[in-house]
Amino acid sequence: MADNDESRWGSRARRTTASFVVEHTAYLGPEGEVLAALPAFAEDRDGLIDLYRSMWLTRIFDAKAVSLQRTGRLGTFASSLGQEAVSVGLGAAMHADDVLVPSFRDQGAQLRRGVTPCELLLYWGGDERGSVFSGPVEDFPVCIPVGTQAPHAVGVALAFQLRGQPRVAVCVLGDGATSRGDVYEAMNYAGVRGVPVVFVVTNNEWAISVPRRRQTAAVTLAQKAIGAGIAGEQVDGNDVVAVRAVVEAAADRARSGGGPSLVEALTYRLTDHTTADDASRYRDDAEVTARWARDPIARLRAFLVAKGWWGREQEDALLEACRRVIDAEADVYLATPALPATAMFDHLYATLPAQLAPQLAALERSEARLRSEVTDA
Ligand SMILES: Cc1ncc(C[n+]2csc(CCOP(=O)(O)OP(=O)(O)O)c2C)c(N)n1
Ligand SMILES: [Mg+2]
Repeated sequence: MADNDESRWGSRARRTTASFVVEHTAYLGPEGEVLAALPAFAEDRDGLIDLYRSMWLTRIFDAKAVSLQRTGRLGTFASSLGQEAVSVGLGAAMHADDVLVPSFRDQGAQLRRGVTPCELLLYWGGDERGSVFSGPVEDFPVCIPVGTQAPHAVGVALAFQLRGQPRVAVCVLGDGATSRGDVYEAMNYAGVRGVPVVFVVTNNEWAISVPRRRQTAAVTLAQKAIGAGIAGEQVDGNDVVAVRAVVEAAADRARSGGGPSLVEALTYRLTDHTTADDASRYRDDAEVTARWARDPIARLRAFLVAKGWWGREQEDALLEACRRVIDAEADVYLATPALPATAMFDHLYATLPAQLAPQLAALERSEARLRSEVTDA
């Protein structure tokens, strides 16, 4: 090798100054087979069924939201089909007083933490009240701009650190978001201050139509943490047991002063990017079909069935119960009278900045004009 060519280099004194590894954790294989001794929580039947229910609730919520959008009763929506184990697993790993700083495909974690399906529908329906959570009041709202929530999460974690509170900010990002400057800056500052934040990167292999391989030349996304001096590891994102265990360990570490980390969860987006997308234009159906073999719900079900903890009857009853919950919540959403468009000004600032006052006035005038046209008609 040219690198060892003595005529070029002479004899150098060389040593390795640092080396890094990226570990990957999994407990359940694609058929639900056990790959390693399970963490204590996974020996508990009811606890696992609870995770299973959360994944189904999320999937049924997603299906409902897509059908509401398709029938003109919801705005653009981002389904998490296939990614339920990441979202539910990280939600289950968090303490109630931790703060979730989500992206726009993390409804599994939000529902798990007590955001109601109705609130989520209100949000995606364009109603500001959807971000006023009745449950986890300090959790952040859905974040549409890619990666801008990462510095916010570090700010939250810094506040916990300054107040001496044993709490953790959990920031969820996509694979695409890891290419954004905001995310590097956030990770870098988190490392410098050692704040209690866990970045969970949901690597679903696509950023709209951009595949993972065109997003970065890095072998893993987890290794991006290493440049910031923080821990980075991978987890099988279709294994809810592994996601919960790994995020829980990272959060516990952060909570006890062990600093931030990044968890890259390997999964796959089984559906369109959003209801405004048609993924068949940029990826093969064969690829998607193959990835259904790693469906996180089927995986946990296979494990539960093999344990003798689950059967057809329980499955039917669970699905029926989840559908009832989601249908009832959707009914409440549909029956909620819309706010005037001017409501958007009410939810952003405690005191409206002077430069926005003319915009509010203009909107009020146009709303009044619309109302009078409707009355005249
Ligand atoms: C700053 C910014 N740029 C572009 C967009 C448009 N956009 C929405 S989602 C998305 C891709 C995000 O990919 P990824 O981070 O992998 O998350 P995923 O959608 O796969 O969950 C883009 C480019 C945006 N919302 N914000
Ligand atoms: Mg992605």
